[in-house]
Order: sequence, then C-alpha cells, then structure tokens
Amino acid sequence: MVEQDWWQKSTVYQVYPKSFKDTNGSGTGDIKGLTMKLDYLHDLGINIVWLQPVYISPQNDNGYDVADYCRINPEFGTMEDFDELMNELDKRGMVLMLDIVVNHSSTEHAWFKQARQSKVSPYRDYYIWKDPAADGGVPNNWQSKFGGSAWQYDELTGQYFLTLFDKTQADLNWENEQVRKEVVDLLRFWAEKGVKGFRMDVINLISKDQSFPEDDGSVSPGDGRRFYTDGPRVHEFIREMYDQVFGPYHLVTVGEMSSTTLAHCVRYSNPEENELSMTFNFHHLKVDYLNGQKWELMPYDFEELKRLLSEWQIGMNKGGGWNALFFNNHDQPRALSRFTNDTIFRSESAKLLATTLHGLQGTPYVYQGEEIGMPNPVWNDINELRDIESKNMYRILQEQGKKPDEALDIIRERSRDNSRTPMQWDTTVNAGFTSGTPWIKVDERYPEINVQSQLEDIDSIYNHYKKLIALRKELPIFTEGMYERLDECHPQVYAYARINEQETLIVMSNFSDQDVSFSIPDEFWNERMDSKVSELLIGNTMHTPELAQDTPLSPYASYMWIIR
Ligand code: TEU
Repeated sequence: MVEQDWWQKSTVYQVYPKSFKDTNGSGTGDIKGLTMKLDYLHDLGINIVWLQPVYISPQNDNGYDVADYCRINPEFGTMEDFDELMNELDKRGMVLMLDIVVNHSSTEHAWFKQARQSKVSPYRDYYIWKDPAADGGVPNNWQSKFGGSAWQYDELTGQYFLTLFDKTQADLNWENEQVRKEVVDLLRFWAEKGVKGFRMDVINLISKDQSFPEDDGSVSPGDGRRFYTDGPRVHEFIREMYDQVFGPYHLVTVGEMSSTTLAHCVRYSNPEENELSMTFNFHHLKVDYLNGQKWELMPYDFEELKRLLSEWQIGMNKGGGWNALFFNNHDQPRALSRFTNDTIFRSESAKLLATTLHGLQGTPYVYQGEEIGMPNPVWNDINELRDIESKNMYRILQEQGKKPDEALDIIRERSRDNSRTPMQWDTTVNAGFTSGTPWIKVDERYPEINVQSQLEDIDSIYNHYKKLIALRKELPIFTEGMYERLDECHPQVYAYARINEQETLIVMSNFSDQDVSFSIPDEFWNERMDSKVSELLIGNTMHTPELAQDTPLSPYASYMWIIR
C-alpha cells in the first residue's frame, strides 16, 4: 500500500459561499462569514475546506462563469478577506482547497472579449470557434448540458463558439499552449498565496476530439459523449499541471469527472501517474435517472447503487486509485430526501447515509448542511428557484409537452437548488444566515433543523458526523481495509466489510422503513468471526447490539462494528 497521505485520513467540507454565512446584510454569503465559522468546522473535525468559486463573475452560473481568475468578486469580499481566511485556517491547522474552473471561462472574461473582436485577435485561439455548417446553422449537433445547442453564434465575426454549459460559459481551447500556460500561471498565483489544494471543475472535458464529429447518439463507456469526455489528450494536460504546480507545491487535488470511467479514474488518481490525488465520479448518483436521463424520474435502483459503490471500491483499490466519497454536493438534490426518509425517520436516515459513506475507502466530502440533516426544501413556485439549469429545463420540459405542474414536479426532484438554500445556523430570522433578504429562500423547516439545536445534543446528526470523522483519523482500517460486500442483493440492506490483517470493520444499514434482519454469510462469519470480539463503534438507534450472525434491523437502522 502506498504510504498513507494526510488527506486520506482527512474529511473535506464543501462550502457554497453564496449560501454559507452573510456578514454584511447583502443577502449572499461572504468570505468573512466562512472565517467566522471556522471554529464550527474545526470542532467537527474538518481538515480541508473546499471553497467554491469567489472570483469576479457575472454569476450566471453562481461563479462557475469566471471573468477574472485572480481577483475576488466584491459580492464575496476582498483579497484582504481572503488573506485573513488563509491565516485563520492556518492557525487551526486547516487548509484551503480552491475550486478551479478552467474547462471554460465567462464570456465576460477579458480573454473572450478580445477573442470575439476579430478572427485575427491574439486571443481568438483561446476559445473554440467554428464556421457555420453548409446550411448556415450550427457546426454540429452537440448539446449543452444545460439544454439547447452547445454552439453560440457570434454576429461580429460570423462564427460559432463552443459552450458545453451555459451560453455565457465559453469552452477554452486546451490545444493552445498559451491557454495551458495561462492556467499554470493562475494555479501558481493561488498556490503562492498558500492554497494547499484544488478542486478541478469538469476537468475531464478539457480535451476535445479535434475533428468535432457529429453527436451520433453513442456514448463513451462512462455514458458521457466520447468526443469530449476523457478526451485524447486529457491525461497529458493534467500531467502537465501536476509537473508544473500540483507536484512542486505538494497540493491535494480532486478532479470532477463528468461521465467518466473506472479505468480513467484509476489513471487520474494512481500516484504513480502524477496527475491528481483523487476523483469524483457520478455513476452512483444516476441510479434514479430513467434511461440514464436526469429529467426523467424513477424510484432509485437500490441494487444498482450498491453494485456501483462496490465496483468502484474494488476497482479503484485494485488499480491504486483513490475515491472522493460523496452523496451530496451543490449540483445534486439532498441525498437524505433522494435515497432515504426525510420526515419521520430523518435523523436515522441522515446518520445511516453518513455511516454508509464514511466506512468506505476514500476521502469523504461533507457538503454544507448535510451534517445537520438538511432535506430538499419545499418549492411552492418556479419563481423561488435561481439555478440556470433548472430554469432552462422548466422551459424545455414544457416545450416537450409537460404541463407546468408536471414540469415543476420534475424540477422539485432534480433541481440543483435543492442543495443551494442557505445554511441553517439557528432559529433566528433567516436561520441566522443573513440580516438582509436572502438571495434564495431559506427552507421553512429551519426552526427544527439548525446547527444550534444539535451542537450540544450528543445524539444529534452533527455529533454522529463528528464521531465518524474522528474514527477515520484514529483507525487505519478506514483507509487501508480491503472492501468486501456482504449482502447479496438484499432488498433493504446494504452490508459490507473492510478487512486488514488485524481487524475487520462491518457496516450494516437498513435502507427501508421496514423491520428486517440480516444474516452475515456463513463462510465470512466462520472465517472472520471465529473466537473474535466485536465492539460497536457507532450506531443510529438507542440499542447497542452486539454483532451477531443474524442481526435485527429497525427502520433505517445503521451500525458499524469493529472485530478484533
Ligand atoms: O458541474 C458539472 C456537472 O457535471 C453538473 O453541473 C451537471 O453536468 C449538471 O448538473 C447537469 O446535470 C460543474 C459544477 O459543479 C457546476 O456547478 C457547474 O454548473 C458546471 O460544472 C459548469 O461549470
């Protein structure tokens, strides 16, 4: 086993700054608000804070449309506020992981403004321009991930430019060495300011097939689009960033890999490849996509969820890769509402998801609000939502024949805004997030679901996360143990083991509202449990059951034992 890196025992906390804490009454969160809450994160046991984009941006995609990579958006504060945050993190032995968005820039970026001036601009080749097709239309039929064509027509020069996301997010041309140099320069700028990690936004999309073929509807092995997903030079480009920045500054890096494959993620994150520290993949978060389509609903496929988690545990370990573990982020609905019960079994469910995830091999990510069991908000009207993707899809779904209410029901389930409502700190107005008018509504359940009510409650969801985070630092089996699935397609239970020479960890969870029981397979039980002693490390019910070969599990019960 490769020498354990400090970030393999760490837990990362993801901060969506716009909704974390507002200190000046603007209605949006700010950097000073994060600094104010560092003791809260430190007490939780967090080592690494992932700060999502706070750069100059028109905010069409909440900061993922960057107009200046090295200046702070005044909405979030000043560079002095950023420097203060860095100092306060350092005092607490914590580090900052900064979000880097270099597959595309905002069309408000100076580079793009210059590029669109003329075909001979020195910046023209920073972006991807194509002549109209023979019929005068778009160069090919590639689609934006936010709906509609991926090509925008530029009147001034009579060409189209590529936008895989919003029409104001222009894809950068990574074939251009000057673009790659600009990216290395901005990475070095933040590394010189003491940033110790980067989260690389959709970094596996940066290498496009230069023939720009028609989208023939076939998909790459990772169910993406093969001509820009894990493209021909992607590993070369990432390796270049490693050689020039990630390695020399000893940074921890995570790649967001849209529609990728296990084989590529092994290569992206095996330390011998000198690319990234770890990767996010999203296959386990598409098990409720009917026909793989995000905007077609179906109940989630529990067996597929367990199969995928197991496949990636075994495959990444075998290949020497490293998983970024997550069920939540700012682009996903809250897992609590999506996979379990966010009403009468809300507390048990939140703890079950935490135990299930944090027992796996990889680095866990806690998305703001997950640690207190925030569910999907109640959306009464489409005008309460802010996300560009959700607004586009509300229109497109109706163009496809859905009635307004049907479209809204789909948006309620899938919208990224489900995870973007303000952090719920206490029971004061706006949950203590802002003294102003919040940029997006605060969920109406904040009086019962907030940080303040959980800090001192030893049985709270917050303290359940705190204990799991501490266990990972304390027990090597969390980082080193080999994964073995124990349930064979059980309809309600997910059970797995983590095994090393000295100990065995058993994680057993009932993902249903039924009373069930689970039997550990005879072969495993006889081989692993013979004359051993089990200790319950953490559970989510009042019972503290000894591990037995046949264990009764109440609704959403979840337990973790260690056997020595
Ligand atoms: O997300 C890319 C991504 O895969 C998701 O946005 C997904 O494609 C989308 O929800 C459609 O289902 C990253 C950021 O996390 C996201 O917030 C940005 O909007 C996007 O890239 C563009 O930068």
